[in-house]
Amino acid sequence: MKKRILIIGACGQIGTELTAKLRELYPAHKVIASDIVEGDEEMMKSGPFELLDATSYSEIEDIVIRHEISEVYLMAAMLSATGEKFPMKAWNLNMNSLFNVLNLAKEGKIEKIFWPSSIAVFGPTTPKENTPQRTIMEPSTVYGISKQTGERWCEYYYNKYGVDVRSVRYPGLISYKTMPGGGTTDYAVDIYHKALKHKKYICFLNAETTLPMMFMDDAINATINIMETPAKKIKTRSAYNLSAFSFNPEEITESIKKHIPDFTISYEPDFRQAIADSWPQSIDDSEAREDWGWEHQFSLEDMTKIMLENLKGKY
Ligand code: AKB
Repeated sequence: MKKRILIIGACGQIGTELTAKLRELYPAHKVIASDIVEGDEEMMKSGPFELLDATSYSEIEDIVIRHEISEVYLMAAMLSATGEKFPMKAWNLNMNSLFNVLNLAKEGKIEKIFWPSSIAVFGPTTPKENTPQRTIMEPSTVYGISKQTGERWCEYYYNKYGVDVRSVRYPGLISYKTMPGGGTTDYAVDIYHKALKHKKYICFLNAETTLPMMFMDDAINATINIMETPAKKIKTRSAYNLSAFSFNPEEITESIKKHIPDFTISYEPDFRQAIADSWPQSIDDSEAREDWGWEHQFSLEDMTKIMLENLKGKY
């Protein structure tokens, strides 16, 4: 079967950049973007687009067959903060979409799946520093429970049915191209916009909340690299820890102040503080580095420079 790719959730924070990168790397007409709503102009004109409800098995199956899809990147999900407001909706979307693609692969209709997990699989009883690949996992959010459950099912489908599914546990992801939606790490994107627009930011997490983070370009590279790695090198079929750097709101503020000296931050923690407090502060990703050569390229300082340079024209 020749490589033809379907991205589900192509209009989201990761999906938008993943689609653009895949359409650069492969013939654009073989990279089919899909989402529940239409994409922006760039998405719609750079390659094929299909409207798709990820919870509908028959809708996905129809697109897979019509476009002779071999690989699916399932990026549709409800994130941690929104998931706490709509627990059953989050569970239904996150689990049903995963079962739909796992079952299509089990039936031999697709060859390979990428499905993202998250640092949200960890919980308050997990060791917080340099969190190992295998450790205590008692997530306390609906999103985290869905990702942990999803990891178990991915490994099960690999062991039981030979489904070639690959996954990483994304940290908070930061990009200037697309806004995140409904996550606990979203402040780390918003802060750059507000720094340029108002020179001040009110943060919904407190100053000391250290979380693992990553620049989007590194996350996209990791995603495509794990999919390109020969199957025998992928030893973990639940999800790999993945890490770049960690910071807290005070530290990102310091890094912004190097470019905007009069920028100020104040703190009004809300319900997202408890979610952030339940997550690790730093991640041990040595298995990803050993098994499939993962390497990050961007530091916090690199990222701040790129974010501010690219966003300044907007304000
Ligand atoms: C969130 O904050 O919910 C996400 C994540 C860490 O998976 N960005």
